[in-house]
Amino acid sequence: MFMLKLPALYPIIDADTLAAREPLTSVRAMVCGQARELYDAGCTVLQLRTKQLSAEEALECARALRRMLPEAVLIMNDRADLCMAAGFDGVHVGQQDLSAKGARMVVGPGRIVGLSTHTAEQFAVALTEPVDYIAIGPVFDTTSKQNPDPTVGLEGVAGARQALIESEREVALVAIGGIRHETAAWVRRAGADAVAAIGELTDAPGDSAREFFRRMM
Ligand code: 3NM
Repeated sequence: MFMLKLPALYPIIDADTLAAREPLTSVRAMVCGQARELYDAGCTVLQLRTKQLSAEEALECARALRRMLPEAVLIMNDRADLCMAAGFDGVHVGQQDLSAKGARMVVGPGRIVGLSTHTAEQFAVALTEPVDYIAIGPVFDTTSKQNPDPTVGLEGVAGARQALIESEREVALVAIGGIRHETAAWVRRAGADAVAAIGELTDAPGDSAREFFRRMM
């Protein structure tokens, strides 16, 4: 497996957040609009997250994104089958989804598999899985996820980095949950290769992404 090089910012385009804000606008149009702004601001790796859409609607959004951004690295949340159907570059699974091993079986060796973890124990297990990156979170309080786990704080990020070093695995570390412009640099200093965000990128996503990059330089 290759070592995944992630940009400092890993945006998650959350179709449910967008749909809740503007119920009368097409989700696909909002997903594509946000993705375009983020990509143009330098976000070359993007995740599509859709918890409420039907599989068919999610696939439609994903295919539209793929057509619009042929050069971007696109990651599908949860669904390895939709990753393949839409020609995405990888899949991100959580603790309740298809396992990382299962996801790897579906997407094969050449695509990206990412895994969410929420405790040091889950992180240690993830280090034994066939993954390209591991996410730890929520770092801070978040309103973008239903029933979030307890926050891990900057100590949780630092602990994950230490565990990663000791494992000698070549896996990227993503931190997620409540990360804002003001805190992004701290999170990176604690050991994250990339910060993932939903809420802070919802308004004026292009400007917000540029602000993240500026603060993490
Ligand atoms: N996963 P925001 S926290 C999707 O803990 C997600 O794994 C989390 O959104 C985890 O940047 C989270 O608005 C929500 O807090 C991230």
